[in-house]
Parts: sequence; C-alpha cells; structure tokens
Amino acid sequence: MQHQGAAHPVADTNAGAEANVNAKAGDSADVNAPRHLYAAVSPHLGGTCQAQLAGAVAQIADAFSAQGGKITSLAVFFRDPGQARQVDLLLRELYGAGKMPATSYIDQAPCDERSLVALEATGVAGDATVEYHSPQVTVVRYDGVAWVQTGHSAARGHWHTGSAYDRSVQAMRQTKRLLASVGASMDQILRTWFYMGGIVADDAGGAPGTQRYKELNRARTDCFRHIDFLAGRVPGPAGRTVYPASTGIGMAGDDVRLSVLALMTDRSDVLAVPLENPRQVAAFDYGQHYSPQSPKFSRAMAVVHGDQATIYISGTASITASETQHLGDAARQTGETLENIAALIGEENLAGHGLPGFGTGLRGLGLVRAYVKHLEDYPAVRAICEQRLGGIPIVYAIGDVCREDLLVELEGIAHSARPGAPGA
Ligand code: 3EB
Repeated sequence: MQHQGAAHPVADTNAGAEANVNAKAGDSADVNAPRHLYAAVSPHLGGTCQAQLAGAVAQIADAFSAQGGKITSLAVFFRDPGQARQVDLLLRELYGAGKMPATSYIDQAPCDERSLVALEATGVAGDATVEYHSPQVTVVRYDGVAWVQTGHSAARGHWHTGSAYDRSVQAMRQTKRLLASVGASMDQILRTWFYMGGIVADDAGGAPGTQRYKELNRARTDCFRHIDFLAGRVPGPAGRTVYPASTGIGMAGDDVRLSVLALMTDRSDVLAVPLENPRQVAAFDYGQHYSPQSPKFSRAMAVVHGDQATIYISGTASITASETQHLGDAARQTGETLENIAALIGEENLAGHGLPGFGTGLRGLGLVRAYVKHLEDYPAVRAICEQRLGGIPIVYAIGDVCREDLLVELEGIAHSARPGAPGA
C-alpha cells in the first residue's frame, strides 16, 4: 500500500497568526523514532514587526514542544528589509545564547498584507540531538546521520560589494566556511537556496547587458565544477551528473544569499538520489539562450535511510520540457506546477530512479513554500494550493522567479516510506 508519514496538523491558534504545524515521517510503532516537524506562521493581528515576530516565535515553540520536539531552522520573510538587524537581535534574545536555530533572512514580503514578517520553521522530535552552533549553523543528529543547516548573517556585510558574480562567489565561500566550522564540506550539500536581489535585472556591477541570474549561474558553474556532490552516496554508475536540489529566487535589494542543507554520515546505507522530472528537461541541460552556463541543480534530492525517504523538492514552476506554460495565468501555472511536483515524487518516477516503493503524491508533502511574483495573484495561488494540499504549513511570499514569464514557483519537502516497512 502506498504510504506516507502521518500528518498531524496540531496547532492553529490564537495570537492572530496562522501557526500551521505538521509532523512527518518516522511513522513507526516506536514513538521515539525521529520525526520532522514543520511550521509556517503569517501573523495578522497588527502590532509592530517585533511584536509579530515574538508572537510567531512563541507559537512555533509551543507547537513544536507539544510534539516533544525542538526547532532546527528558521526562515524569516520581511516586509521591510531594514528590520533585519533588529529582528536578529530580538531572535537572539528570544532564543537565548546557544539556542538560536540557523536562520535565513529573506527580503521577500509576506503575501498577507497584514504580516510585517512571516516565519517558516523546521524541527525534529524523538530520538535526535540538536546542536545550535551559531545563528547560522544548526546540526541535527540521529541514527548516525548529521544534518547541517546553514543560514545567513543579518549584518549587511561590508564584503557585499562588486558584481553579481563576485557576490555569488562570496556567498558560496561563506557557506563553505560555515560548513567547515562543523566539519562538513561542500560536497555534502544536498539542497541549496539562492536568494538574489534584482534577479532578472541587468548587472550594474558587471559587464553591460549581463543578467544577474545568468551571472549567478556562471559563478555556481565555476564553483561546482570541482565538487563531486554526494560521492559514494548516489547509486548507479560513477561519473553521473549530481547536483543539489535548489531554489534560485529573487528578493528585494541587491544582496546574494545562500542557505544550504548538508548531510554528514559514515553510514554507507544512507543514499542520496538526485531526481529529474519526467515532464521537464533537466535544468543543467537547459539551452544556452536561457543561460550560457546552465543552472546546476537537480529537480529534487531523495535521501533514503532504511525504509524512509525524505524528498527535497527544488523550486518548481510551470515549465514542461523547457518551456513556460500558461503565460499570464497564475492559477493555471499553479496547477501545472503541482502536476510537475506530483510527477516528480510519484511512484513511477521514484521507481525509474531505482527507488521502487518510495513514491508518494501531494499528500506526502510536509512543507511547502510558495513564491508569487505579483501580489494580485496571491488569492488564486493560495486557493489552488489549499484545495490541492489541504492544511499543511505554507508560507506565501513575493519573489521574482528568474524567468520573466513565470508567475509562481513552489518548493517543498515530502516524506515517504516503502510499503512493508514496520509501521507503514
Ligand atoms: C526552473 O525550473 C525555475 O537556479 O537554483 C528553480 C529552482 C529555478 C532552482 C536555481 C531555478 C533554480 O528553471 C527556476
């Protein structure tokens, strides 16, 4: 029987926020088996950015502790990026020394116009230990596996100068340092999030006529050229193309930021399998007209541990083959995007990638993030997501998708278990 980890929406509460919480995976008889927790909060009761933030942080803490869990990462979406410093200080105060999760600062306005800030959080419950190394690195350990999540510094870095290419390289170097601080390395990355101000604009700091996103792709291609991602963990013939799952998305301002998730383990039975979408051309094979150096990412990354799989789904849009579908129609683009995700994580595709039994459907999703290009499309995008995905945690934020004609992009995390697994 097809199966996915139980979803337990446990909190939808007071405080004027939609704290939407989900526990996924580890759906075994063992109550101590590690479980992934997800939450999204978009406060709407007024007050200052700080007040909304404090309320949302408290709600996430309550919801996760009700599951016996702890927070492992936080993504903060700002209406006013000028608030980043204050928000960072407040978060340090709220969490306390040595207890702040890896935090990403994303200069994208929440779609709900009442929200000055929106939060997305991941957590873990059960037999897992959480190490809060710094506000930029959390390590989660269970079953001999360490998951490393990195975030950003809230300080507008003085090093943030120069071209889009240089900034992209700097973001990758910074990530390399953060990973090294906990003994991890770039080749252990399975998921990247690239946030770029002015992503579809010309690069003022670079050669005339170069688009910033294309410069990001050039920098990523140069940096990734020498990295043998997830070597030894990917089944199949050696030398195949392996890139992390990814999101590449616009934000306000002109910064370039990178968050990553990496996997450290000595266990040889933990597999990482990059997934391509049967409905789409691989992004790394996109034509030159799209970007001279193609975007180096996989459509998803499935991490298989025992009978469980966690599938990190890249930013996905209304593209089939390599063409945008439904020009100008955000509702139909959302539907097409969900079809793409369903095909990507479906049994046929997983079996085609050597993972029979690990397929799931939209019901397997534990967390989704929706990037909407134009605020006016938010009601339609949200209606379709809620209709197809139910009450799972979703943050909706305004983000420029890196092709002019794409109006919406969705990413997420899905969980599945092979039938016959204990408790499946
Ligand atoms: C697409 O399918 C949409 O540059 O890392 C999606 C996910 C997109 C990741 C990236 C870009 C990236 O091509 C754009």
